[in-house]
Amino acid sequence: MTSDLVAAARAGDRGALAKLLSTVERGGREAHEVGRATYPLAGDGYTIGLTGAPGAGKSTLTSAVVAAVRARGERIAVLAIDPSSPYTGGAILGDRVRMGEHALDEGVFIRSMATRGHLGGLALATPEAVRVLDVAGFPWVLIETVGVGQVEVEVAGAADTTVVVVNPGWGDRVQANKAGLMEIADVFVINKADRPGADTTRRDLESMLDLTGSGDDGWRPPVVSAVSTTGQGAGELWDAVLAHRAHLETSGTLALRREQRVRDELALIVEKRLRARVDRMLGEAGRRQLEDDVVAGRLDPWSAADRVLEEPKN
Ligand SMILES: Nc1nc2c(ncn2[C@@H]2O[C@H](COP(=O)(O)OP(=O)(O)OP(=O)(O)O)[C@@H](O)[C@H]2O)c(=O)[nH]1
Ligand SMILES: [Mg+2]
Repeated sequence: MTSDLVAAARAGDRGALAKLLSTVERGGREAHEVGRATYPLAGDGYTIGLTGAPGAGKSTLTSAVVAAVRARGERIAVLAIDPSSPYTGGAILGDRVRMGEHALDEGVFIRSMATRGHLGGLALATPEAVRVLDVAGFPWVLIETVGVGQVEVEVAGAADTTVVVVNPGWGDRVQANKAGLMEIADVFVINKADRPGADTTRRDLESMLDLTGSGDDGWRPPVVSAVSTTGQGAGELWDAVLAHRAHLETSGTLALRREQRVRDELALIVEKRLRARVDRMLGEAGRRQLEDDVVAGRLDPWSAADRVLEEPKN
């Protein structure tokens, strides 16, 4: 029973928590049950998205941040989302090594989620998973994703604070991605600051920020330097996240962002269900027939859509 699992997860049963997350990840009817059970129980869990190019040091940084948060006595969960990986339901091998130091800590929960190439799947499963973790007593949830365009943006959409990780020597890349990065970054981290070029990258970022100024909400993203392999900079990063949270709370932006997120989530759920209903109504053959008619020019797409949405006559 879903409610039994939720009660167990709330009582600290990590197996039950893992089961709930697997259900959410699979989607479908059972996932909806989990959503129904957790939504009324969810509290004020805060989500941090951490994104950046492959190999930027996101997992190493995440592990260092987790250590910093634990040193302050707070519980934190990590969702590592891999948009391309077929792996699911556990830790990606490399991450098990990089975050392994926290494996025995009851105040930490680390979990990978695969999206099976389905971007919309991520958009639906992520907020559900965050709610499950919140209900299970993790007030902080950090979501790590490899930054690849759309996924990056989806993660930023799901997070309260988005951290963008870059590396020294990324002047050109920073320039190339300027618009996208500025749009989503609440905090920048120059990780691998032990490597040459960190100062130049900082200058590039700061001058970019000078040009764009603060966003609509009056927040200028701070730039933090880190050497994740030693833990250097992790505490400073966490302070920047706390400062951003305080800013969002006092400006009222946090409430607005969350409200918009719930509205978007509802719209997405309705959209997905409608699409499923249409598929059921038409059947595979029916859909192909309609598509073929449009492709062959026997039917225009608007009339085809009308036909799809026709109320069944019975
Ligand atoms: N020199 C140096 N190396 C680092 C630092 N942080 C991470 N690395 C190394 O960079 C490599 C990639 O680190 P990960 O933490 O796996 O990077 P990631 O961004 O999570 O990688 P993906 O999840 O595969 O995209 C590893 O070999 C780390 O040891 C750092 O601050 N300095
Ligand atoms: Mg990683």
